[in-house]
Amino acid sequence: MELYLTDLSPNCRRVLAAIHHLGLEDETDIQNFNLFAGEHQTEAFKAINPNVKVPVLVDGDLKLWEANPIMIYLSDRQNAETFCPSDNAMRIEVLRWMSWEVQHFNRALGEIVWETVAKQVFGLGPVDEEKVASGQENFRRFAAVLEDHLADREFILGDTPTVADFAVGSHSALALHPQSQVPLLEFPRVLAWLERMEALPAWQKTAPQAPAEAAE
Ligand SMILES: N[C@@H](CCC(=O)N[C@@H](CS)C(=O)NCC(=O)O)C(=O)O
Repeated sequence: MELYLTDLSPNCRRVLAAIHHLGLEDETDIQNFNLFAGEHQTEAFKAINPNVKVPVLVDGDLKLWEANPIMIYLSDRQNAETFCPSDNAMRIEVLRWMSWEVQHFNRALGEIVWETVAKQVFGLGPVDEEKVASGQENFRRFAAVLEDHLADREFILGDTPTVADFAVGSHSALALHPQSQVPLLEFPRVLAWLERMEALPAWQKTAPQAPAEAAE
C-alpha cells in the first residue's frame, strides 16, 4: 500500500496512527509531501486524488481519499473488530462521532488553533482575537457534549480506543499545545481523554516532532 501524507497534519496523523495501531507499517510505503513547496501539485497526484489533498491511501486499484474512510477501510482489511466494530449499531455510532468531529468539534478546535498555533508557527500574521473567541464559543458548546459522554467511559465507544477516538482526538497535539487557548481546563474529562490518546503507543509513534509546529 502507499500512503500519501504530510507532516504536522491532524488529518494525516490519525491515518498514520491507525497504520501503526493495526501493525501495517511494514507494508505501507509512505510518500511525504511538503505542501508549502507544492510537492502535491502534480498531474500524477491529481489523478490519484482530484481534490489534490492528503491523506490518500492507494491499495491496488483502490485510491481512497478522506482520512476517516481510510481508517475504516484499513480496520476492515485487518478484521480489527475491537478497533472498528462491524456490528451495525456500533458502526453507526462510529459514523456519528466522525460526522460530529468534522462538522462541529474539530471545526471549532481548528478555528482556535489555526490562529493561536499554526499561523504563528508558519508566520502567517497576528492572532485574530475575534476568530479565537468565536472558536472558543463553538468549542465550549460541543466539548460539553463530549464531556458528558465521557462521564462513564474511558474512550468514545467504551473502555478501549477505536477509530472514533482517532478521528475525534486527531487534533490532540494542537489542543494540548501551551499556546492553543483551547479552554480545556473547563472540560476535565475531555482533557484527560486527550492525554489518554497521547499515551497510546500508536499516538506516541506519530507525535509531531515539534508539537509547536503541529499545524494543519
Ligand atoms: N477532509 C480531508 C481533509 C484533507 C486536507 O485538508 N488535507 C490538507 C492537509 S491537512 C491538504 O492536503 N492541504 C493541501 C491543499 O489543500 O493544497 C480529510 O479528512 O482527509
